[in-house]
Amino acid sequence: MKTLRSLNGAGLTGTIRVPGDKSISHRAVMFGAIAHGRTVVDGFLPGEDCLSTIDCFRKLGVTINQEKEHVEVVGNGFEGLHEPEDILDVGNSGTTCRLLLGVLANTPFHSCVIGDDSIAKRPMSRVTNPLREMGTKIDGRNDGNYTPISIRGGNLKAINYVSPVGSAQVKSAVLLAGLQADGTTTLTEPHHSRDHTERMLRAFGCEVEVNDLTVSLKGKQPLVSTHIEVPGDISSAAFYLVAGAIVPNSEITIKNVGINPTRTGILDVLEKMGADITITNQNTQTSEPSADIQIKTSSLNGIEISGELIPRLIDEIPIIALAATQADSTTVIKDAAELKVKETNRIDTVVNELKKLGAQIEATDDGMIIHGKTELSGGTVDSHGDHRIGMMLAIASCIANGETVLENSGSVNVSYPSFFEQLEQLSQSTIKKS
Ligand code: SPQ
Repeated sequence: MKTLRSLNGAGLTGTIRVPGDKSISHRAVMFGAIAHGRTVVDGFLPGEDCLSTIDCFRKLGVTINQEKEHVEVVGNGFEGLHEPEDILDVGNSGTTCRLLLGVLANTPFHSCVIGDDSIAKRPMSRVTNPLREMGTKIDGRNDGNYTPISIRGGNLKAINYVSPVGSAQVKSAVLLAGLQADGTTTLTEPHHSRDHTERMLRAFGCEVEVNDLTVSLKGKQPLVSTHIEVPGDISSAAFYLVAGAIVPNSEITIKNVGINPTRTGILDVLEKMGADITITNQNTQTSEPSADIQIKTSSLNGIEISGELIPRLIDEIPIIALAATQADSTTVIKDAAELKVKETNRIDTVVNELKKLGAQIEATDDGMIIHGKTELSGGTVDSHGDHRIGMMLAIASCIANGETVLENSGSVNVSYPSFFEQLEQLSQSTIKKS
């Protein structure tokens, strides 16, 4: 629990670097583990989710040395993975769980995958169904939809899979399985999801073909170890981008943020809402582009957020909802039903927790409607163990009158262990540990 105080107009100012991108950090370790040779990762996110990935691959027999943001992975291909003596625990991480199942789809041994209470409620049949179709023996509660999941790989055949959900985790799991199958595996998604897997497969020397919404890859291609530089996570930067826009007298610069176009919906939304945002030092030479982003206090207007934009900002919707409470008109978020199957049901948690601070916000079937501009007042709120809800509420406390008590504040460690330190650095506010 943390007690957070209103900044009372003092502002957030300064320059920060946010931790490495979570999606890229997971993949760098996993791909390093199934490649041949020593992969070096710099800028790795040492958050709980990515540490769960390291832990699972160590249990599968891979040597991984991690020193803060520097990681070295010694891979021996898929053949280098061994039957784990223990259960593989993915903690709170959906990415670890779903991508790991893809890796294990052809391994000729038994593994059991579990996670925390939140993982136990998140749907896994979106991955177990295509893996079964490819030939993997896989089961779990509710016919393979929920953890614990038991998997024995083998005899994979390539498939042409049309995914009912646009999900980078489904796409990545099928591609990781496809890498181990004879023939060409193709996956078509209903809309573009983040493409870190495709980019990283190429960085590891694989050929991947992308044709609009269809990705295909030939099986049995070897991965060659490489050096991965992980840029800052735009999903973490989003908290300080919105804070910079809504906290009076603020000016924040965030260095080296990943600006992969499949992730930059937050920048489009902030611009459309009227935020004073500047992007400089763009580096597009690497497989994952990055830039510095500066934001200043701005007057925001409400907008509609829907359709193709949603997958490009799905994880940023909690903090966008907070921004919308400070906009001059109504914001409508639609087509975002996927929020219901994240670490929490993020439609309900965002709406219920922001209401406690006085926001005028209502849940809909596939999103929310937020009426601005509302003055927020401190109160007792709860992250419900969801890192993105915890950080959104901490930013809300900066503008809410009085004191805000945040229950389960430790959830931020999942993706942003230095979050409260950086908040303190940018503010002169006192954050009392209780
Ligand atoms: O890993 P996890 O728990 O699923 O994390 C979240 C998050 O908010 O950090 C989602 F709850 O991010 C997902 C994201 O929503 C990470 C991810 C990835 O790295 O591939 C893809 C997205 O999920 P999906 O289901 O659309 O593929």
